[in-house]
Amino acid sequence: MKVCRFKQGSSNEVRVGLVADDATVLDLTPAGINRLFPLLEGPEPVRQLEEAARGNLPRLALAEVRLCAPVEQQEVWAAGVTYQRSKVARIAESDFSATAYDRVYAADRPELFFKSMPEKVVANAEPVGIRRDARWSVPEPELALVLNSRGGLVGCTIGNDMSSRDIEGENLLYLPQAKTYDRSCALGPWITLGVTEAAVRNWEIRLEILRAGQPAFADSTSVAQIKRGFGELAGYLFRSQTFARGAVLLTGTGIIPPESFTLQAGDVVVIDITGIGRLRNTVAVV
Ligand code: DO4
Ligand code: MG
Repeated sequence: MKVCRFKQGSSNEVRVGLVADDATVLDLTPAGINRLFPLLEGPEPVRQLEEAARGNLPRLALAEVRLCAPVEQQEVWAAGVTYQRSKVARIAESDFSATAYDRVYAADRPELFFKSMPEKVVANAEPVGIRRDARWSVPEPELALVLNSRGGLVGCTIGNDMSSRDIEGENLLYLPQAKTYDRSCALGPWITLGVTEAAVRNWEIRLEILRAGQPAFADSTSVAQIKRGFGELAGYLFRSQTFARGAVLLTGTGIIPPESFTLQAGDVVVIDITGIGRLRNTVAVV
């Protein structure tokens, strides 16, 4: 089941909807569902939505609503170096930081870093940013886990962990600047609820970058390639830290464009994940 946040017409009111067939949104307002939080915290979100959908809900064309990022008040965190491919790329980009990546890939404790405040997250169809002081910018297409306040997996969405690889590669201590800046995190288009890790591990992640409408880079990977379990990642995130509003956790990238590639303003980043859908954003310099 896919649940989204959206705005309609010229209204600024954010509503919650059920994405019926990737073309229709059922407005959940008449069923009393106007925030994601109580739904995600509840014991059976899928059952609650199934019951709501049996009512007579207003049907809207997906093409006619404006999707908002599927995050309300949750902090967004990210895991790093969870794929072999990511480890190899980071070692290649850095000089004295190289062994850190090797070690964290093998260590019990994963790399986890703060990525974004919820209000700074970019939605589908909104611009993602590349820093004006970076020379080497890439998207990182990642499965994002939607976790409730108990650290339980409620659903999944698509994440883009936009990154400045030259800044990160220069010195590991610059990681927060390489990772967190205006428009550096996109989430969407919605959340797929009621998933199990076993099923999600069969999903494919696909990235395509378009430049002037033409394919400039494309690659894919599988969620199965993530080295760590979802419970392991969530468990470390929730160790000695409370997330009363839940959290979103990006699970790392397994797709790395070649070293010669850097994003430019106007490029379009298209990320597809099986079982969720497509997140599409144009690149802007920030
Ligand atoms: O340590 C650098 C960042 C790693 C990352 O974001 C990833 O592997 O996805
Ligand atoms: Mg990443």
